[in-house]
Amino acid sequence: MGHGTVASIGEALELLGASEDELSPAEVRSLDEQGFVVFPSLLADSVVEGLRRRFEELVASEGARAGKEVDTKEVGVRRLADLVNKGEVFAVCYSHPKVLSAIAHVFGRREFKLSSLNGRDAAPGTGAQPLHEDWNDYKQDGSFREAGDPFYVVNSLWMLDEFSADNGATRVVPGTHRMRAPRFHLPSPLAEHPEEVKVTGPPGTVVVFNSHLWHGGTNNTSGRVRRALHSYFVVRDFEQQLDQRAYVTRETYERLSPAQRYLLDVEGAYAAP
Ligand SMILES: O=C(O)CCC(=O)C(=O)O
Repeated sequence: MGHGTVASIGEALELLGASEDELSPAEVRSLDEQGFVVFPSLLADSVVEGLRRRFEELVASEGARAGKEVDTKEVGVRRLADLVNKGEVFAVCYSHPKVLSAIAHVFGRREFKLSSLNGRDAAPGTGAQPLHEDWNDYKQDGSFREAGDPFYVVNSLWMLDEFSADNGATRVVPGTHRMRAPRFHLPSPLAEHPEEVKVTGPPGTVVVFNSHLWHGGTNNTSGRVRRALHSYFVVRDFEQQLDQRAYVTRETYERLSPAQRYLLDVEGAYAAP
């Protein structure tokens, strides 16, 4: 793989089959009005099984280093990071046509790229997070993002286990993607919000959410694991959470298609052999 180059996100999306027709009118409405859309059981069981297997292999082989490339601040939560370089099995998270189509819709089909691809397991007894948006509140010029500004970030959450009311399912406050960050509105973002809903679904379900939507992990009070992958995207002229060009290995680079390289913003990271 890997001949030719791609010059725009439109071209990359077309090559990956992510046309606007991938989404139903109800799915578009959900993204626009609620700030998220749920695709139940999008992945085949065999794909979910492969993702789980690799997740556990990495947790075991990386030990205390797991997740360090990005974030290991949450005590007890199992984190993984830089998954682009840790298995072809994860390519679905930056190549799935329907998911990319939903992401592109939130960006208004403006230029964007992958920001990071991470794993998170709210292990039993852990997982509660304050309501937040996946954004540091500042634009690159140092000013705050205001309500009504364009959207800069979109996330997709890939459920490797069932998300249920008691095992740390992600909570969201529908419609808040148009507002400023929770900390400007809420005295205690960790508290339950009267309008929050928990997003539940069977394994293989994918949630695409506008990352300005107020959301957060919840406490896993069950005895079960709750593994998820986060494939996170940002407008193209902003920094990535993980600098994909700095991290991409030659082995990964060589298996990526031109469209995937464009999406990761790693084109030209290695000279042609
Ligand atoms: O895994 C989840 O439920 C959400 C995690 C999240 O929002 C975060 O880590 O920023």
